[in-house]
Amino acid sequence: MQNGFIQLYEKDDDAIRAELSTGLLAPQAFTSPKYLYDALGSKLFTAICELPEYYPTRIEAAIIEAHRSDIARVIGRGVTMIDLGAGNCSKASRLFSVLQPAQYVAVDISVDFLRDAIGRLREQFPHMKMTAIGMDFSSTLDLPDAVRGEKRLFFYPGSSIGNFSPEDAVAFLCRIREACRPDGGLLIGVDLVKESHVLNAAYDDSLGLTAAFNLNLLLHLNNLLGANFDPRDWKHRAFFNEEKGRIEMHLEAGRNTTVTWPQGERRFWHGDRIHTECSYKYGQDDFLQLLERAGFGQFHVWTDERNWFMVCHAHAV
Ligand code: AVI
Repeated sequence: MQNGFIQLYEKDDDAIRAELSTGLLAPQAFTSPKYLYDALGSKLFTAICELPEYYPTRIEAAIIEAHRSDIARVIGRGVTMIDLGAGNCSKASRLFSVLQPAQYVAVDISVDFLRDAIGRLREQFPHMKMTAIGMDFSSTLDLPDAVRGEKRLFFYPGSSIGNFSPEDAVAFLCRIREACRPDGGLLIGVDLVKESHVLNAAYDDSLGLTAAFNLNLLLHLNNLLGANFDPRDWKHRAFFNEEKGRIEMHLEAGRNTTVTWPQGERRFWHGDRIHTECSYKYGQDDFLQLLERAGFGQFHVWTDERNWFMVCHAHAV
């Protein structure tokens, strides 16, 4: 540990290549959505959040802004605020003045992403104890001793929970519940089911930023795997699958093409797809049931007037 920066995650290139190869060679080819976020992919995602069609970021911020005092009343002051996927820490820092956390813990896959943000926050909030942890929190939530055990508030905004399948979401929420202890809780943002045309536009925008975000995955795969994908051979496909309650993102081959990499080779026929992301959309009660299954209760829910998005606080019970 150096100045409150703790790196617990070490990249295992062989494991990454094996995982990607398995997915690309599966009968229905797939990749994990985490591979959408190389340096360019992360910048494209930041730009997506500014798009008129991509409503979740804007609506979540408006809900939190409108209900800050009530959220603070429910949560209380002096929590240990653990920000999962903290990024530039901006969402959490908007709550600092009302929550006055005793410690702020920013968690992301790499502490390098967090360095600048934490540096800026320390200038703004010189008396707050801050810790940055580099870990892959989707697989483990074993937090180091530097994180206070009292009144833990996990903060998981942005509806990132939607990128897990419902079963995996429950398993992840169980891990949060376990790391919470009885006096802790979770503040989470969840995107809600709505009309298909709104959802489809949010994931297939008119400027083509989401298409670029999806296609950039192929450049990332070329880097990670040494593959020879040509993004010009592929098309972005995104649509709401009503039966499964999720947006699906795919890359579809625009012509017959053979892709090779050191561990494998695959012939994709015109129209074949690689499934790159799911983004589940929940009914309010359905999501509260998932939280209940994970051991949370005493819910407080805040939404916008159209019920497009919810911010929910849940106590560990
Ligand atoms: C990060 N995650 C919550 C985004 C979502 O809406 O599922 C990722 C995204 N994919 C396409 N646009 C945004």
